[in-house]
Amino acid sequence: MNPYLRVKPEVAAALAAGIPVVALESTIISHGMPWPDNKKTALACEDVIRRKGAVPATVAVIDGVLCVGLESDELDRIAQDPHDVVKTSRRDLPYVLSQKKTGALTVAGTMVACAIAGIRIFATGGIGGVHRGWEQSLDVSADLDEFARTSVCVVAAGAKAILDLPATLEYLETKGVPVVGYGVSELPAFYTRSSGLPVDCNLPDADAVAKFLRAKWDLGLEGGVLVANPVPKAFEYDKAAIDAAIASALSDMNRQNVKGKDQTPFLLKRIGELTGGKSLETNIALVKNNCAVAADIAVALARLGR
Ligand code: PSU
Ligand code: MN
Repeated sequence: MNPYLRVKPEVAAALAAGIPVVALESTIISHGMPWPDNKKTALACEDVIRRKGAVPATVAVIDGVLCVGLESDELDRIAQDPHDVVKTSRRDLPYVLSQKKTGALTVAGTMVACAIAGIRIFATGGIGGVHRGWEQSLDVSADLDEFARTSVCVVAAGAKAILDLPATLEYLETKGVPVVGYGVSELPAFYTRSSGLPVDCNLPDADAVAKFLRAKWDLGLEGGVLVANPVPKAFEYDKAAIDAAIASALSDMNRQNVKGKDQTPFLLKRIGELTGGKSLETNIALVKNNCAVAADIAVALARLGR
């Protein structure tokens, strides 16, 4: 038994019985969206996954315990008071656990938790990546190196458009991380469906992705896979409008000297303000859509006997 880990009984039972499980991260709840939309979205995501026949497991650290699957009051703690919640990536875990803090897990942190708990599929909004201006700052999200080492499939609407997307793809290629388009040949850019950048391959459905994962992991090729799933057409943001909001949010960030792990939360919040909340609608729609696809993949993988 791992003393730092608590798997919710429903999730533990599913894992033991080979019932598909989909993990959900919690930084998107605490630092990615405002209250109360964040809680509503978190619950809606769990619901989407259940309706597809899989069991959701939202992952966070509560008072120093890595919790795989949250109770409703625990979700409230993450959603309601982000100031008391540490944005927790791989490097932050020892601090948060040993000091009995409450932490929301990033993509990297959630992948670590998935590996410990035995979960293969995880849904989020967009992954972290190489930040614009990386030539000076060396700011590369720890999410990317986590993909290089941890065998989890992450369904996301690409990487956030606030990043340097070509550099992010180059980095993933160097690390041997496959980027699979879910029915698309271009990397989605989070708020919009395309970026002009090709993905490594285009797979048509969950079944094909499940077979892809099985081939990778059966071969002993450790590491993650990014399944890039574009926002549904009806919710896609106008490209010129979102680019303008991103440019203005980035210049605010630089003027206010926001650095390191605070950058992504700052940018998402600022873009939300600049678009009068419309970017949040897009964000919510793409996350739910990723949950549906992740659940389909988890079901297909379970059918393959894995
Ligand atoms: N996707 C969203 N909203 C978010 C994130 C992803 O729709 O807030 C979070 C994820 O937790 C991701 C993190 O790991 O942003 C990236 O942060 P950084 O760039 O500091 O590594
Ligand atoms: Mn960073």
